[in-house]
Amino acid sequence: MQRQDAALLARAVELATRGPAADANPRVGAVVLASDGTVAGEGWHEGAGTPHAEVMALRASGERARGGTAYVSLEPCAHQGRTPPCVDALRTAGVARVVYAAPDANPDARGGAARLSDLGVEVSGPVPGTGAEELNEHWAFSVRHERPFVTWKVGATLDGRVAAADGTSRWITGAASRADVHRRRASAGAILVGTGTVLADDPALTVRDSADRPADRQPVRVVMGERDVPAAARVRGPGDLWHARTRDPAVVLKTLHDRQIRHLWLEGGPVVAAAFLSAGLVDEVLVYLAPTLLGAGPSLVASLGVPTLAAAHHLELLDVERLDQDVRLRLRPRPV
Ligand code: AOF
Ligand code: ZN
Repeated sequence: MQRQDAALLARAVELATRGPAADANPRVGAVVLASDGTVAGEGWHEGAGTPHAEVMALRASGERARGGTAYVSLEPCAHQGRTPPCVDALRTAGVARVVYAAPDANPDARGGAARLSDLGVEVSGPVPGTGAEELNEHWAFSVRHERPFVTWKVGATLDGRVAAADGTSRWITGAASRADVHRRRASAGAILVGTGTVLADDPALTVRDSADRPADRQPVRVVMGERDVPAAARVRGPGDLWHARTRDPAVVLKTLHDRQIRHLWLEGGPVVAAAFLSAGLVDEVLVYLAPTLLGAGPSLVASLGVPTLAAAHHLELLDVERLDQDVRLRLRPRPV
């Protein structure tokens, strides 16, 4: 690594965040430094089907890329996908050196670093600790595991209930928790609830406009279960709705993977949560606990078929955060 490499890689990572969070492709940024040591051009990937970050930065650089250095947040691709290989674009532009942060998890695309070396380009990377990998965690997970990363989110009372005995369940958690949920779910490619939740709560499952997620890019809404979705349900509003008439989470995840959904946000209710947990198909749990007691009403998860303490599902606590009067626990199921 040379003196200014870290700063320019950091800039590439910053540019990457301008890309869409819930896309089929990873978020990638690139900076081209001309041979005179000034920045020739910058670019980032705007989503599947559009040019890669390197190509955008090279376009912005023109002839000034010749003899220069390209800083990329991901290993440049070596494959023909929806767009041509970046290694060819870098070579044609006459780039002399490439520094990249994260390795490419995609077996079809990776190998760009070795290929560039073969072509006589000096290559440095991967460079850990830049934040580039964290940016595409869910994408990389789904490429490796061939299914979306699954976050199960639940808001409950202190005694773990998600509704009162009469079924009322709106606003158990406070405004700060709800804002946190909205911000986090904006980066998911799909949101799933069971038919029970549609019938009980009638959620719209839309995400608000945010920096990560313009209003015209709504997640795919998935309703899982065999019961009908009423014609007047809010979930039938404008946008993509898929009613998965099955109880099998693996089948649902397979279809979502085929649709290139990288992150599934599971919102409930207890029956759907139990189905995913029992199948070992939850990767992260977010529990928002409100300082409220009900003493009756459904628990946050339905039966997991656990007859005795020794058979309990164990989770690992990753972090705890206070949100006004609520507490958010982030956990990860432990493999059994
Ligand atoms: C890069 N630069 O900016 C991105 C890369 O179908 P395509 O052509 O868009 O290729 C998608 C794959 O390319 C994707 O799965 C990932 O491996 C890589 N993404 N590579 O060199 C970029 N977005
Ligand atoms: Zn590429």
